[in-house]
Amino acid sequence: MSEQSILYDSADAVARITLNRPDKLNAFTADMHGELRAALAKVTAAGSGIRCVLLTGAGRGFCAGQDLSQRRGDASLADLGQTLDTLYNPLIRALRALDMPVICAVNGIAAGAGANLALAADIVLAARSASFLQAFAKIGLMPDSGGTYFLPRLIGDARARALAMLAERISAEQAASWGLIWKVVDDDKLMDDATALAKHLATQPTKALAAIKHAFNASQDNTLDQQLDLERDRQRALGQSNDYREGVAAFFEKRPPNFTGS
Ligand code: T3D
Repeated sequence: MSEQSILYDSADAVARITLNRPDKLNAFTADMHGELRAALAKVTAAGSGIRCVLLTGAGRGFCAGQDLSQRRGDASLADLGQTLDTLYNPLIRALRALDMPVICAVNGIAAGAGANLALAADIVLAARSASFLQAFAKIGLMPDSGGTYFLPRLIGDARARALAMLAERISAEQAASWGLIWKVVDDDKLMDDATALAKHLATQPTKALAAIKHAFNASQDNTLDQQLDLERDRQRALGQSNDYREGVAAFFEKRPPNFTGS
């Protein structure tokens, strides 16, 4: 492999993962999926010490989805169901299952599976110049990588259907005002703000943040009764954590807590 299509670096318990095919707006190839899987394996490796993931893209785009140059010619030769089964679906599942927050810093256009990859994160910040595009219908496909799950839950059925059917690009500002993402920041502040946020989260009670993440993931489908039971079970486990003991001690000692993620 000539150049790495995924960059990985870590500091202060934050793993930064950068999609790195800037000339192609970081469109996904099969190799790139493999490198991203390897990066996520580093995050979860025993003793990695990582407590937050920051996902972003190199260059002027975040991610343009599947690399279509790998789909030219006789389209019937490619089994897209298999690609989803083996590459995109495991990626979305892995991000949602990580026991720590995933921050996505959308630095430019997020299109196709690239848009839905961003939506799989826990907190999405976007540069003011960034945009989101459910590009699929333009090439005769439907949203995948969780798009039909995330979109209606985040912005409602009416907007979700229109975005998917019209394949209209929306600005970061529009995405934030609809509740598709958390917030928009000035382009030159994106990485500083996203890094500061990730570093902050990496100092917080990681087990509690993981419980929050998984509870919100589950609440998309659960009844209130199921959610109350889940909260009971998760809270019971958190009550045994060092960070809970530390949080209560710090409260009474009137000092900032020193959470270790244990
Ligand atoms: O296939 C399966 O396995 C099923 C899974 C599917 C998942 C999917 O994601 S399907 C959707 C695939 N993505 C798209 O349809 C988006 C295609 N790209 C675009 O529509 C536009 O590029 C953008 C709206 C994203 C950005 O437009 P613009 O004008 O800012 O940039 P550009 O000039 O179109 O692109 C810059 C370069 O990136 C250009 O290369 P070149 O001509 O300079 O050599 C362009 O071809 C390349 N590029 C952009 N997107 C892709 C791509 N190359 C390959 N695949 C892409 N998806």
